[in-house]
Amino acid sequence: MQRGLFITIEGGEGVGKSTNLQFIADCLRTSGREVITTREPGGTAFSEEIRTLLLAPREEQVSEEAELLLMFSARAQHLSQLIMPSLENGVCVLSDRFTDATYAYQGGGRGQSMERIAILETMVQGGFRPDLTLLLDAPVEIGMARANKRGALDRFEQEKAAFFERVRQVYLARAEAYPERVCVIDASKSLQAVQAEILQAIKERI
Ligand code: Z5A
Repeated sequence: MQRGLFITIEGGEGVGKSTNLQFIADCLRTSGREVITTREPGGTAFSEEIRTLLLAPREEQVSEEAELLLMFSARAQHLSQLIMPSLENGVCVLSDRFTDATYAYQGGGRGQSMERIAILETMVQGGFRPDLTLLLDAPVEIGMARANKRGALDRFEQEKAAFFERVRQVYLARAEAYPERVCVIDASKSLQAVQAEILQAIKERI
């Protein structure tokens, strides 16, 4: 049986990842593929519990190292229980965020060492990487304005614009470093224009 494709959707907050997830899944299904959608941190019951721990605003300062390790704990579980078995069954997995988010948020946003992130990536994933990553990119103020309309902010959403600017720059640097895998979509446009660009990218790359 042919292994399924692993496709990730990435970008800063409010760029439209959740909004476009089902659209992308439907594009893939149109080409006759079986597709499941998932997210990080999360994707399994255990990993969703880690997500709740990670996102909840709290009095206690969460150490940057604890945050980084929890991201990879959730990922290890997600990989072994959902992503790998699905791919092996020929199912395409579409994930709202994956390890590029760790480089962008823990590396860029928090300033954790990229080398240490790379060591954890190898430990948890070996050489496994997404087949395609759609990076939705928009100026930070546009994403923040969209996200802020939703009300209560989680622990990450409470960060300042400078944090999200660093996140954005790391995402763009990774797109430049891995052009064969990462496709940048201009997410500042109207939803209709963004989806036209996504459809084009999927047709070209898959
Ligand atoms: N995180 C991390 O630090 N390290 C890691 O390794 C991983 C994650 C995996 C949870 O992620 C947090 O975990 C995340 C990074 C961290 N925190 N942050 N920030 P998440 O993906 O669940 O949370 P999020 O990035 O905050 O998602 P989001 O804010 O929901 O963003 P989104 O999914 O990209 O946006 P959306 O909900 O689809 O759209 C936002 C609004 O904009 C909504 O009202 C839409 O209707 C509207 N929208 C969308 N597209 C358009 C266009 N084109 N025009 C106009 N309006 C639009």
